[in-house]
Amino acid sequence: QPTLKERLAALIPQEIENVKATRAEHGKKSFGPVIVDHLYGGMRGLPALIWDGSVLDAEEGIRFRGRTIPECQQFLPKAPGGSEPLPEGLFWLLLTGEVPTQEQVAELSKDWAARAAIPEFVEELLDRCPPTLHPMSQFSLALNHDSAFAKAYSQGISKKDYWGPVFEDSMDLIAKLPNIAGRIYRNVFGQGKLPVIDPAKDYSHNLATLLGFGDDEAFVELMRLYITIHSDHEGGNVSAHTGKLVGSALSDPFLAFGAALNGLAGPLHGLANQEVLVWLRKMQNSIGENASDEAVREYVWSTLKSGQVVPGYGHAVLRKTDPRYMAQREFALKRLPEDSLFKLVNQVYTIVPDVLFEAGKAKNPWPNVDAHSGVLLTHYGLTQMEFYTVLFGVSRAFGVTAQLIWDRALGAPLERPKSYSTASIQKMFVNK
Ligand code: NMX
Ligand code: MLT
Repeated sequence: QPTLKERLAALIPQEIENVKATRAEHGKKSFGPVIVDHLYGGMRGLPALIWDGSVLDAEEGIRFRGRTIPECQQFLPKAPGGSEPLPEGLFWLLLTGEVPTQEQVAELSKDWAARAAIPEFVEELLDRCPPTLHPMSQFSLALNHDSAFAKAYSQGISKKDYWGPVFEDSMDLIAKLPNIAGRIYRNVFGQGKLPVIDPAKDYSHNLATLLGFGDDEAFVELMRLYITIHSDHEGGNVSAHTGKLVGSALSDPFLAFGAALNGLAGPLHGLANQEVLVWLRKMQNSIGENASDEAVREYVWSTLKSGQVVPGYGHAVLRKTDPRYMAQREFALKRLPEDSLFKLVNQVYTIVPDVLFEAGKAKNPWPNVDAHSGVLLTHYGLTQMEFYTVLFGVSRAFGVTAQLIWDRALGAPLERPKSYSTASIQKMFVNK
């Protein structure tokens, strides 16, 4: 059976031809007008990027290479005795559009485990970080690494071969993230010495072990689901787009992903998973546990009236409940239906959309992925909410690197859109 790299090597020439043909036939066709509001409005809805790995539909949610989350849960290989998809399979799917065999996935687990060690200087760097430095800042700092791509570039590698060392860097990067994340977790939250990776275990199992939860099969399954659903969300979200943009300057995958992580660390993006837990805890402190619907509603209104957003709700593209929220909700219903925080998350779900709708500003009053992830982690004992976005970051590496590999394989050019000044817009449309 071919390895992932062999499979990619076979697919890339076909895809180069496919893109050429698509551009020859449709290259000069228009998507419609660009209007001035696109420039001022965060480019919402502006067609601007190509990424085949995943596509987001406003009503239906994400599809990874055409497959919904329930389909991925059904078709992707699982660990023996497990019921959640292995993220190794998702990475294969993102890169090739194909569902790998159980053996191919096992080979990928082994390959990542073999690449997992981090350089000593990174260990020292992390050990010297004060625990007060946010885990996400430590995470992006630790990504400094010798890059096969940067080395090959300095030695004059031909453009058509870029994807090979970018693939190797991406594999190294993904493989090393559990050790980096585990070290940060243990340093910051004083959880004892870091154990070593077991080459016989899958990626999520090893990550769980490094965090101290490897003996809890339910937590390991949660990690498999968590990484799968957080991996990618088409090309336009802040982290995926940042990775693509920085990669387009031929910055190596470690630099490009570091930049992506810095975007993920913002409260309107990945940090929202931390913000949700902070907000829920503040609510409990303010109105008590087992509060009435009326008290919760009042609290939501007080958040809005103080000019803050309700974290975990709304989305730039989605207009329905995020299927990633639903996948986590189903996991909770199956495994922790009596958890008191889960009950609060459910109660909030019945109240916030109505309030946001009544407030009349948010285009999407429904919950996104971040509204549900913290309660699951908390249930299993990972209660340090400042760490939650690091786990989102480990997962997002799968999508960002898959995109970097394909961008270099297809010869994607430097990204350089045009910016305008308000004065130039006023001049352009005078008397029109
Ligand atoms: N609570 C309060 N106000 C909101 C919310 C919310 N959850 N969502 C949107 N709005 C407001 C938004 O701030 C804006 O107000 P203003 O006109 O005063 O600037 C208005 O509604 C229109 O915004 P939208 O067009 O609906 O949303 P946009 O595409 O600009 O932003 C988010 C999308 C996700 C940034 C926004 O919904 C939000 O801030 N949500 C809370 C933070 C969050 O959960 N982020 C995580 C998203 C998922 N992820 O992982 O990245
Ligand atoms: C994501 O997963 O990247 C978020 O849902 C944000 C987005 O898609 O814009």
